[in-house]
Amino acid sequence: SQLKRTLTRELPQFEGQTVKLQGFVHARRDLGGVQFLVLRDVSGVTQCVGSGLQLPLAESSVEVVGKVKAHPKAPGGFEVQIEDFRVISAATEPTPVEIPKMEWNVNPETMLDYRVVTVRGLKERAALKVQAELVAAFRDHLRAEGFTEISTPKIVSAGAEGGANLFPIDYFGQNAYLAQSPQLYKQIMVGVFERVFEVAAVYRAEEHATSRHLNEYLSLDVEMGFIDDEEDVMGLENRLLGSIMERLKQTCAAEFELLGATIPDVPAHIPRIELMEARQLVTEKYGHQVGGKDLDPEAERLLSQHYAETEGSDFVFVTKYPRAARPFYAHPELNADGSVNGEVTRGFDLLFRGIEITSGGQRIHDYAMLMDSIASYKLKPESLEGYTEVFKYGMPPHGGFAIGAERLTAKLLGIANVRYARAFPRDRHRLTP
Ligand code: AMO
Repeated sequence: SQLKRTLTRELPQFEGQTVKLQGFVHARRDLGGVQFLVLRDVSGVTQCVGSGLQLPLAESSVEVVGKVKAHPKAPGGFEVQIEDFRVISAATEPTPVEIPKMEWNVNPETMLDYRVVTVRGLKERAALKVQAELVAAFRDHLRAEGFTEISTPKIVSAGAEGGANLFPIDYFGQNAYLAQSPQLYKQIMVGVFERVFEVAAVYRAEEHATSRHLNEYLSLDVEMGFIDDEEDVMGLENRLLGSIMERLKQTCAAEFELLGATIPDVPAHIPRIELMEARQLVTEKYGHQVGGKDLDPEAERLLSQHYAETEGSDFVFVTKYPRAARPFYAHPELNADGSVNGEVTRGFDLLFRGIEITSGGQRIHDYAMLMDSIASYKLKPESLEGYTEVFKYGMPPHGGFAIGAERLTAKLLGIANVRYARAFPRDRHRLTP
């Protein structure tokens, strides 16, 4: 037909007129001569009604030409009365699960096994849409503050974050790894653009299966030069999150409603607490003994609960991380006389609704201090030469952070496992689809 394609969300403008829709057969029903077809396109779903039609299998792509009629009981409030119907590409098999009847997060393995088609579900799609919008907002905000987007290698010769979670690969006979983070390269690029960001997948060979760990995740990385200290970096992240949530309110209200989730208000000044105080607080207020040098997941949950209750904030920065819980590049805290404090760094984490979504901080920019740090972490300086070299050439004080996109998406939407905040998650046992 000569008609231009109309999207289902545009139907209210076309009441009484004939439109052409294209999309997928989301659901179908045949009531003896009368056929109901729920057509799904990128913008939503709409009910189409016709008679004498041979409906194809669910998920076939189809074209409907028909008249738009107000219908309060139909999804979206409008219905299309089919005048002409065409199958564009017929499904050749029934779907392994009924897409409209899928229960969110129920039977997760089956859902992931058939992810190529289950990902078409409205809630699945909503989660990915929200993530796409928050990534777009991340880029837009940073560009407006003078940041330049960079792209750094994902095949690297050394780890940046410490720990044993590197994926080794064979690089034409040389030992190489998949990048755990763009950390070292984003710092180097501060010497070029002063303010940089990157949106890219990174790789962590986490052996354990948890609801917060993926083996491949989307890291939203930021690094800025000429800072005074880590306060500048937290201030930037505070403004950035404010912009992201504003953007989601404008573009993703329907997705949040579908998932029964609310967009948080970002306080003008997100509360901050030093790590040692935070550990004390959860012990004294909630009787939770915190293991390790950091916060454990239960402590993160309790600390978030405390700030939600006392300050109405879904966010809290935990500052002044101990050196033992940070990688070699973390800038140490300085004592009043300017000497290095060997115990505490200028590193911080950001907790959101009970879980860490960001690590960040000021980095070492002084060459001698960096070499001392590498030695005290018992790392091989040769393995880091490609990085340490740049600190001979006037690197300014700098710092940054990284947001785990899936963790932020999952917590925003009340999704229990980060795997559902990724189209094709990689976990301990899953390499396909
Ligand atoms: P870190 O290792 O803490 O810091 O990672 C930063 C953020 O990335 C997310 N994240 C993960 N998400 C899913 N699966 C994982 N396995 C996983 N591991 C981490 C979390 C975390 O807060 N270079 C530093 C950042 C910086 O200082 O700029 C870094 O990578 O949300």
